[in-house]
Amino acid sequence: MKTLNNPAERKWPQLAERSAIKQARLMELVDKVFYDIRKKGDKAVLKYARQFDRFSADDFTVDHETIEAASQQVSERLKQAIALAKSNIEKFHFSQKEEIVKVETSPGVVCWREARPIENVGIYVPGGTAPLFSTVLMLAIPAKIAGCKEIVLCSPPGKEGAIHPAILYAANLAGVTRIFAVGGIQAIGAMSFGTKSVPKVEKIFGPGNQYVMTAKHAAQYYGTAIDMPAGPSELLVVADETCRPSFVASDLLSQAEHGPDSEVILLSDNKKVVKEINKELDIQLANLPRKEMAEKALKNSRAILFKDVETCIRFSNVYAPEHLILAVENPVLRSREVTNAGSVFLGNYSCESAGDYASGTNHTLPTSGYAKAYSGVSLDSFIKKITFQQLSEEGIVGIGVAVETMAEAEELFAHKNAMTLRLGEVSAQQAKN
Ligand code: HSO
Ligand code: ZN
Repeated sequence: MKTLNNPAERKWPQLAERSAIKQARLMELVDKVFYDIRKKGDKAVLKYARQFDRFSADDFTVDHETIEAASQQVSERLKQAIALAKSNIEKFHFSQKEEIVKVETSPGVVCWREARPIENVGIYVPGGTAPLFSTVLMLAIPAKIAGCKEIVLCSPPGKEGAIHPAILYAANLAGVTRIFAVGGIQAIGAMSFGTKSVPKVEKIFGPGNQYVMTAKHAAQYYGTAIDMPAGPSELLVVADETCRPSFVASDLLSQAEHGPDSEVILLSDNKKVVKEINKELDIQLANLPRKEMAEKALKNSRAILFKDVETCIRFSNVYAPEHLILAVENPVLRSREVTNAGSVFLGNYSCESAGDYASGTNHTLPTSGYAKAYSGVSLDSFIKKITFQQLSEEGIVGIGVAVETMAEAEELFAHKNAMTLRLGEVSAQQAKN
C-alpha cells in the first residue's frame, strides 16, 4: 500500500475524496429504457433483458417449483449458517421497533407518532462474480419485520440463465413475496413503474453497478424512493500497536476483494505496524482466488501515518467511511470520538465479515462519504412514521389564541378562522354551562 506521512490537515478533504462517478452518459440510456418500460411494460423489460443480460427465456417470473428446486441445491451446512445469521439479524432489527409515546404538549393537546410499513418494497441483488444472498437477508428480514406486504426481488440471471440457488433460498426463507430474474436498469424500471408481471413498489433497496445506481437515482424523479445513494464498498481501519497485523490485513483484503473499485484505507500512529500489515497483505493476497480484483483495489488504496490515534480518528471523521474498524487500545472509549461512519467494529475480534453476514447489524451502509448525513439500512428504512394529534376543548382554549395570532401575522385568514370558529363554539358551550 502506498503510504503517506502525516499529511497536513488542509489536505485531508482532498485525501478523503472518492473517485467521481460519471453518470451523465448513463442517464441517457436510463431515460430511454424507462420510457420504453412505461410504454410497453413487460415487453420492454424482456427486450432489454435479452439485449443486456442475454436472457433467453420468455418469462422472467421465478415460479415456485424453481424456488423449491433451488432449496435442494443449497447444502445443509449453508442452510444452518443462514439460519444463524437470520436469527441474529431478526433479533437486532426487531429491537428497533419503537413504543408509541403520547406527549401532552399543552393541556388537552396530545401528539404522537405511529409507524406504518411501506406497503410494497423492491430489493435489487446484483449478479456478477459473487452471489450476494447475504444482502437478501439484510433487506428482506427488516422488510418482513416492518410488515411490508409485497417484497419484490429482482436479480439478473447468471450464466446458466437462472438466479443463484442460494439467493432464491434466502429470499424464500426471509419472506420475499415475488422473485424476478431481471437485472440492471430494466429491473429498476420495472419495479418503479410496475408492469403486468412486476408489482410497482414505493421504495427500492440494494446495491448495484453504475447502471443500477443511475437507474435508482433516476427512479426518484418518478416518485420511487431509494434506500440511499451508493458507491463502491469501503473500509477504513485505524490500527495501533495493539492490533494484530494479520487480522488487519485480512480485513483490508475482505473489503478489497469486493471489486477493483473498493476503497481500503489504513490509518496508524505506528510505522512498524504499517510495515507488518503490508507484509501480511502480500502473504494473504497470494492465496486469494480473487487476488487480481483485490490487488487492483489495493493499488488505489493507501496507508496514512498520523502522530496519534486521536488524529487518525479525526481524519476518519472527514473521510466518513462505510465501515470503520478500530483496532486500537480501548476501542470502546475511542469510539466516542467517531462522528461519521456507517458501521463501527470495535477491537481485534470485531471483523467486518461478522457484520457482513451474521452478527445482526445491517450491511447496507452509506458509502462515498454519505455517512456524514445518512444512516445504514435499518427497520426505519421500511416504515414511515405518521404523526397524530388530538385536541380537546381545553387544548383549543390553551393554544387557540396563539394559532390565531400567528395565522394573522402570516396573513392566512382561513387558517385563523379555522381556530376562531372552534374557540367560538367552546366559549358558547362554556357560557351555557
Ligand atoms: N461488505 C459488503 C457486504 C457484503 N460482504 C456482502 C459480503 N457479502 C458491503 O457492505
Ligand atoms: Zn463484504
